[in-house]
Amino acid sequence: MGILNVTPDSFSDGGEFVEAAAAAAQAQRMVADGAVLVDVGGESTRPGAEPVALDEELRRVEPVLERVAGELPVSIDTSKAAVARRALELGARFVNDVTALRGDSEMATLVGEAGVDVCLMHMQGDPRTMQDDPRYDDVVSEVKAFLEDRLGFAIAAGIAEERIWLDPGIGFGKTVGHNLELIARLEEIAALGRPILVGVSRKRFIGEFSADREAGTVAANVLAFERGASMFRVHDVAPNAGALALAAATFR
Ligand code: HH2
Repeated sequence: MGILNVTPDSFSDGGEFVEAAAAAAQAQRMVADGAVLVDVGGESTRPGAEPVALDEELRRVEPVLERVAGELPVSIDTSKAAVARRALELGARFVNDVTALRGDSEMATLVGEAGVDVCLMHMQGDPRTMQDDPRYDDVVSEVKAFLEDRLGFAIAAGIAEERIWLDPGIGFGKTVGHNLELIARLEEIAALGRPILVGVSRKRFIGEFSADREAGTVAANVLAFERGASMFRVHDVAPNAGALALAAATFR
């Protein structure tokens, strides 16, 4: 999954793809490099980020979706049902909701009726304050219990189980140690029986080990693959696609 942030303030690529033509070119490049989805987002969820109003989020993503969603496989990274609805009208086929359907009471019905895939992600708190002092007794079992609960909610709301992806939410209300523990024990979350998406790309915990965050991203994705992840949300598609193809070819 290639990341396309149409925001002025995303932590890594903020401001780079605000112009619709540049964003569309980047989407084309990511698909050519091996992305199976281009994840378009108009609201940064980096630590400390303030929420974005509906009008502003639509203003950011619509011109890009108009150019790419009919032609390329697109997911919409939003927690607002109105943004997701517009994206689906324009051809998006996947809803990436970092609130796991808790942010907007209309989201679950929309996704169920549209019959598209959805990713449910774990987050402790909200982006504004989530990194202030995240705490868990056992991060893996708490994230797993949350995802199991949200999976049940989604199915009860009418979303087909086979449409649902789960994501431990790396960096969302988690210390470096929590992120490492989640990657180390990802099999426990994969045991829920749904495919796992991970988003480690260039995140701060990678910088603790590798000044080159791209190299660390590739390593973390390969480790997550070995422990059961099957979708990898990344800024730089080519190195990750290559490393994961090699990892898959040696997987026993
Ligand atoms: N991480 C970010 C945004 N959306 N979605 C899923 N499913 N999983 C993630 O880990 C995830 C996500 C944050 O990264 P990014 O989009 O690069 O930055 P920002 O939120 O600042 O736009």
